[in-house]
Parts: sequence; C-alpha cells; structure tokens
Amino acid sequence: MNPGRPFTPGVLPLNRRTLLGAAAAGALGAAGLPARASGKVLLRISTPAVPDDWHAKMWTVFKDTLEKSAPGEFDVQINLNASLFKQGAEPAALARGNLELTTVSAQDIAKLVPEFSIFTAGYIVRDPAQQQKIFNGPIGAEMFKLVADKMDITPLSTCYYGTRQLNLREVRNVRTPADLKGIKLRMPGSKEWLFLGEALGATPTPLAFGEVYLGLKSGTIDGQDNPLPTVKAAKFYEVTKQLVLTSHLVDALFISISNKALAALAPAQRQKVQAAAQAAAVYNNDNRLKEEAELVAFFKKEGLQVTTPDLDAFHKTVQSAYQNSDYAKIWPKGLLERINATK
Ligand code: KDO
Repeated sequence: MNPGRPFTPGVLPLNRRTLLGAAAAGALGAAGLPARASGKVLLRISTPAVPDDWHAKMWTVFKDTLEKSAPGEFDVQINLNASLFKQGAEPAALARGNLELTTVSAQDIAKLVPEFSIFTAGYIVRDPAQQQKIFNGPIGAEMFKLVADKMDITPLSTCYYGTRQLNLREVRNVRTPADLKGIKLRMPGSKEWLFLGEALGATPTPLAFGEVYLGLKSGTIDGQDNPLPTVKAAKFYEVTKQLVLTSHLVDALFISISNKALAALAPAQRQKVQAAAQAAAVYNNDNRLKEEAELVAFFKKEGLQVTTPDLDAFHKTVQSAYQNSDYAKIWPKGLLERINATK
C-alpha cells in the first residue's frame, strides 16, 4: 500500500499556462462556440465513475467552484455511470466537439500518444506524491503538450485515481505472478490494459467497468483490479472474497477539456475553468488518499481476506515484461530515468 502524503494544490506552471494559451488561440479564435439561448457556456461532462466515488463527486466541486467564481456564466452538466458516452469513447467525443470535459486515463492517451504508455506500465510510478510531482513538473508539461497536439484536448489537472490492487472472487494463495495462472482477470478493454493483466501473470479478459459487478457475481470473470476506494464505491467487495495487495499501478486520471471548448472561452473564463479543475483534483486526491489508508480495515470487517504477496516477485516479473515489450521501445530516451529521479 502507498499511504502517500497529502498534496499541496499546485500553482499552474508557466509552461502549462502557455499550453492553455496556445490551445485557446487555435481553431475557433475569438468567435468561439455558438452562444446558447441561455447565454451560458455549456460544459458537458461524461465519466464511467459511480456516484459514490471521489472522481464522480469531484465534478460537483468543479461545478460549485465555477458557479462561485463565475456566477451564471456556465451550464455544467454532469453525466455519471457512462450514461452519456461509453468508457473509453470520451476522448474521441471531446475531439469531435460532442463533449467538453472528462477524465482521461493514461491508457486512453497511449492509444494516440504511444510515448504515454510508460504511465500504463506496472511499478513505474512509485507513489501518489511522486505522481503529482511528475505531472505537475516539466515531464507533465512535455507530455501534455503531445496530448494537446495529437488529441486536440488539454489536460487541466491530475487526479490520483488510487493504487490498483487485485480483487478475487474466490480465495487463492497468491504469492507470485505464477499463482495467477489461468485466472480470468477482468481488465478495461484496450491493449495497454490487457498487457498489464498479462504481465501480472493472469489471463486478461476485457470488460467495461459497468459490467464488472455482474461479471464477478455470475462468475464469468475470476477477478478484477481497481484501487480500494473504487472497490468500495462500486461495491465489488459484495461479490468477491479476497484482496491481494499487489499495488501494481499508481493510477492517474487527467481532467481534460476539448481544445474547441477551451478556444471558445474568454481568457478570464479559461483561468476560472482551470482553477475549478484544480480544486476538483485536490478534493479527489485528499479524500482518496485518506480513504485508501483506512479501507483495509473496512474490507476485513466485511469478511474479505486481505493478503500481501511477494512484492519483489511481482516487481521483477512485471518490469521485465515491459522492458522486453514493444512499449519500452517507443518510450522517449531518458524518460524512465527522469521519472525515477523525480523525488
Ligand atoms: C476500470 O475500468 O477499471 C477503471 O478503473 C479504469 C479507469 O481508467 C477509469 O476509466 C475508471 O475505471 C472509471 O472512471 C470508473 O471508476
């Protein structure tokens, strides 16, 4: 487990300001999006998050912060449970202009920005504090510039989504990756995720987040991986018997806005949207860290077995799977060393 440290809300670095400015000066210029009859700027949000999870609740913080800083200027519409766009379809919707805001995962980004796949690899980012330093510093600025250029979206803030753990339907003695042989481990449906499941030693099975609970209940899958706060919020603990604390991925979600929507905002509005995204991330991060540290006790009380495997064996197996993969070949030279040196 990574107890982590509380985050300090980062001031937007200069290079991120430039990035915002550059994106905003792009496609639409001063004319912007067509005005709505209400006169308010429409900001539609779509996420697969369940209402009880912190990265769902944080959107209310975003909305309230914006309503305070810019009363009556924005019409913020929050759509949870993948009710507007299915999981993974959000970045394309942002680029097309059918959606204004979402949280994008490193795995979603890696589909179009292959360099980003370094952040989909297990056991690279050490802990939540290091994650925030990476993405709020020069590495983040460089990587987000690639995202803005190639995906037509702009990351505004970095949410700690939690440290992913294994969660099994039946109790199993899991010491090393070899003990996961034959386990149908549900992963989200993209090759970056499936590779992670394979690297862990399991048989990865793609499934949308919204179908995981029933998959576990009916036995079409043997397990799933997610951070503990999400195991609680989505109630996966009701249909599983074990947590294996592999801590294999210190996961991030990036609050991102479409460049089209960004370009349509007046400079003062841009700063307010940025500040609201920052406030939402800080709310998520603080609450998630606090809850993550408390949840093992909760799951034990619910009757789950909580075990810690041989973490050295997991580190070695997973890291060597990535080092020997095509992913590592496209990681920018020196990036891994720069990540490791970020303290
Ligand atoms: C999941 O499907 O396991 C995952 O945790 C992947 C994340 O990138 C993110 O999409 C998340 O689901 C959803 O926000 C639901 O919590």
